[in-house]
Amino acid sequence: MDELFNIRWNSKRPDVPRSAVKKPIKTLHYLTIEFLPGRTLKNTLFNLGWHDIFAQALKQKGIDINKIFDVEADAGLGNGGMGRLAACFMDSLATLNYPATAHCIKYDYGLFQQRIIDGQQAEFLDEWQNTGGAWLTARPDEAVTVRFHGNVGSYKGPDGNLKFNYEGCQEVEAFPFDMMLSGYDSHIVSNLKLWSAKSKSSAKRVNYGEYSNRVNEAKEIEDISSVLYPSIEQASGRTLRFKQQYFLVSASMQNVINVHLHKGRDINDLSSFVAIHINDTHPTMCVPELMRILMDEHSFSWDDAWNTITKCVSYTNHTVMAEALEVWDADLVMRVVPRIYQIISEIDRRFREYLTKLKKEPKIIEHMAIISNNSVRMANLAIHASHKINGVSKVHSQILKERLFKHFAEIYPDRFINVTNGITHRRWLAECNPRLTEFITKLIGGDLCKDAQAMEELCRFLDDTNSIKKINEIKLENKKDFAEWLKIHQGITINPESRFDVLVKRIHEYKRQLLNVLRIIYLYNELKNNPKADILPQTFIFAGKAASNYIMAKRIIKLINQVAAEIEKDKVISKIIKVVFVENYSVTIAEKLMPATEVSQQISLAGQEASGTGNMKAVMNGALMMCTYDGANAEIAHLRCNDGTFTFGLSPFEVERTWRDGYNPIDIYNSNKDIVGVIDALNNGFNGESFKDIASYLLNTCTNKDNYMCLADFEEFIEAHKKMDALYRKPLEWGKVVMRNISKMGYFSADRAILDYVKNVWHLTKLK
Ligand code: 26Y
Repeated sequence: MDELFNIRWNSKRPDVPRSAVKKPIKTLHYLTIEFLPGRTLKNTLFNLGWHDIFAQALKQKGIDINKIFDVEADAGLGNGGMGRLAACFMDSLATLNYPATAHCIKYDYGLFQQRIIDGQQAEFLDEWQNTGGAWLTARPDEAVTVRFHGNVGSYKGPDGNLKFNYEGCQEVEAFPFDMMLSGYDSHIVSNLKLWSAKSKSSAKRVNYGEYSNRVNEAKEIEDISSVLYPSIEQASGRTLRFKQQYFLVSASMQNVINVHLHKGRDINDLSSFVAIHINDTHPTMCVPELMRILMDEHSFSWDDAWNTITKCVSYTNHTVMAEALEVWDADLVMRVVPRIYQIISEIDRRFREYLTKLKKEPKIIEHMAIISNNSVRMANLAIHASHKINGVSKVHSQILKERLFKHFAEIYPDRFINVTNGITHRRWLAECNPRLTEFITKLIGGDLCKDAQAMEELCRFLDDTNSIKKINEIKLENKKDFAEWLKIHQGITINPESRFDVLVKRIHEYKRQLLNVLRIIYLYNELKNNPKADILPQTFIFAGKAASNYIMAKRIIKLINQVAAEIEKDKVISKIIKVVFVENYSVTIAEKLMPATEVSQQISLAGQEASGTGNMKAVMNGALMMCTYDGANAEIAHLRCNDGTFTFGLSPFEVERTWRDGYNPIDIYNSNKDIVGVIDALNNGFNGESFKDIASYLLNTCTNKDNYMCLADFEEFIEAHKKMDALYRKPLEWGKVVMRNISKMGYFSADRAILDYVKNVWHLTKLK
């Protein structure tokens, strides 16, 4: 049955007798707590080559196909980059004919729907399944039981070895739904297996009092797959989030083993057939869970189980933020999954023994240990168990190897590699920007969807003025489309003739939306002082969600909206600059915005953004980037020979040195009158609201002053913009740089990233 999902549904299944298959078919299982596929209908029609035929047929009936697409809700099963990357990877895997299943959770509610009310973010329930659920196929045949709590007992088995049994557990049914993810003109589809938690129905008769207890218990169980990242502020939330993670890995690992055995394969050959990928630390417990299954259910010895697992498992780190390196209270782990805790303790014991043999200092051993100080460290466990560990851009991978996981890289030097992220250029160029795609295809021929590197051919047209003019015309048309969409959806009018300057991503201090607002305030001050100041007409577009409990991020949203309102009040200035906050940023909105972006702000504090993928989407769609030396920005800049790149600010190394030397934003404030003007404006407020809190966040001599060094990079940011503006004033030169950048973007296709993973990490079998 499972094989069905790796065979394209409209192709004839090759009837190959099992005995004739010589090499094991190695399949990927990608474990991820987030998955952001966006909409599916358009993508599937596109991949089948049916989009235009359907559009035409509907048009004849007077129906706009886009109206039909608009009915479908995005499956918002993720926060941002990491979840979207997983979806891009599944697309490329299917396209390149590599068998893969992604395992995630079928959250009842997606990440909240965001509305802006009185300038503030408000969160609403995202009932994505109402329409987005149409693609789900229930798989009752694959349901498994996940056990929590209870006691672990041990006894001597018939073979004389110690066996374990679990008693008094809470039993949860893990019920999977499959969603097929098509590839472009390929023989197979990827499968997304979404697990939902159900209470196991019991036929036992209960009296009334017991019945309501049962209902409460059932609700508690179903909560496991209710929302993404349940709040961990309270102990009950921490238990829930932890249970969710174990639920995902236990269900998926049981599934992997069941499918393997069902196909008549030998359990000892698991690592020849299965690659298991840990997408960030959240699914790390797949390691002890697989140990449990192999030892307790298949009588593996410890060493055999460990050797098998370490051949299967690999891990990608997606963030260096301290709060994202997950650590769980040992007591919690012990209470919720007692057998798993025993196994983690034994992994830790053996690892400490190994480190002692290597003569590591006790301090270093403690630092690398998996359990220390009554906490279980998921990243340490993932690294110790994985045969490959990667960062998602060169800078990030270097930071992992040389800083964050330095001690691990010393003992496991061959395990640490880099795989720079990529995006599926089919969704992010061909589908979302048909004008540009048609133009490129006309120039270079061939099928861009199959071969992103072919974009390089565009270089041949860099001196062709007509082509460059066309590139600029296409951008204007796309801007008009976006302006029209924004008018319809948010009632906001923007001028397509102004430059679209875009910062769209999760709202987070490290991504420095605040720095961008400071620049806008600076421009506003300049125009207040001199309404005739030579400032380019610009529309500053922001979009992104703030975590609902992230106070500073929500303040930044408020600031953006109040600055927008203040500017609107000024009849003269509002003709030159305008700020808009697009509500409810999602994959679908990104598809509308990327083709219209001219300036893409990628301005994280260097060393903080692991890669970024919005940078790739924007440049591929003909934007120029204003960026710091961070994540994949550095590689995008490098590929286009640093020409036409607007890089500014401290490097990751300089950021570290500045912290070490003692960073004092007040010195910067005292030496820069533009910053004084901006801080004064924050104190005076916008649209009747003071932002003294943000002013003092930037300047206060308390420990949290300007944590992400907005002031340190402010001056260079302004200067870099002046250079960028000068280029923009020469449309043909701007267009030429845009075109050259696009020509270099083939490298950032997810197809290339997947080929890197296949070659260096997963070693999957290409299906014919
Ligand atoms: C706090 C913890 C539960 C947690 C929650 C979410 C930890 C991490 C995450 C998500 C991280 C994430 O999305 N990282 C992004 O991954 C992208 C794909 O690799 C990168 O491009 C991007 O720079 C990075 O921020």
